[in-house]
Amino acid sequence: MSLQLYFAPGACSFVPHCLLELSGATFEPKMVKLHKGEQYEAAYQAINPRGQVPVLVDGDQAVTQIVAITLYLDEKFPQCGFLPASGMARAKALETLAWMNNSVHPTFTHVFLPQKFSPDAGVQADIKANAIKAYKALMGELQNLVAQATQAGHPWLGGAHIGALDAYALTLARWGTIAGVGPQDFPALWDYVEKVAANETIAKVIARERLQLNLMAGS
Ligand SMILES: N[C@@H](CCC(=O)N[C@@H](CS)C(=O)NCC(=O)O)C(=O)O
Repeated sequence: MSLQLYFAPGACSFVPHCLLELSGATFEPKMVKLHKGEQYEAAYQAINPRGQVPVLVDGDQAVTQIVAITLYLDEKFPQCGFLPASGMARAKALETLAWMNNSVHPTFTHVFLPQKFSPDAGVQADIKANAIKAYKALMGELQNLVAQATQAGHPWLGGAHIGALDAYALTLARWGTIAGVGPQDFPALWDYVEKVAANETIAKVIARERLQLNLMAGS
């Protein structure tokens, strides 16, 4: 069965991109140029009518949504431990994954694309300013989660194995730097982000997507 991932560099599709690379399976990364509007073209709309990345294709079937894709890949590659296997540890990891996806991620959309929420430039400026404040608070929560994992003796957010939460945390922290929220505000979070980025498999994905980790740092 052939695996394909539709992704955009630096987007949330980084999460399944990392999981596929960590799995060691052969897969075909298929780049979607969001900045060129490829997600609105008929060819892509036929793959995902919602016009978003990521899309995971396995054989003749496709699935969207990071939470669903993560659960699918976790089941397909149980040896990788992308999420804790069972019980409260699994529930808590899913709690964090859902929070990243349904709270942190949409808050950033208000920073990055305020025009989605109002046609009025003044209102957009307010939306953006408020969302940056909210995002900063959310990065504080993320830093606390990292501290809790460390206190519990876990090397990674989900426990013993690097996985979905680590790739998502890196993505969300990286996005923060677009809004000026970065290592100067959350040094412990950024020490952990650097640790995730230094993982040799994650580093391979960062290189494929040509990502700069801290977008405030200049190139
Ligand atoms: N809830 C969705 C969010 C997907 C999403 O927001 N994708 C963004 C990139 S991070 C996207 O494709 N945006 C393109 C657009 O909205 O035009 C998921 O979990 O996959």
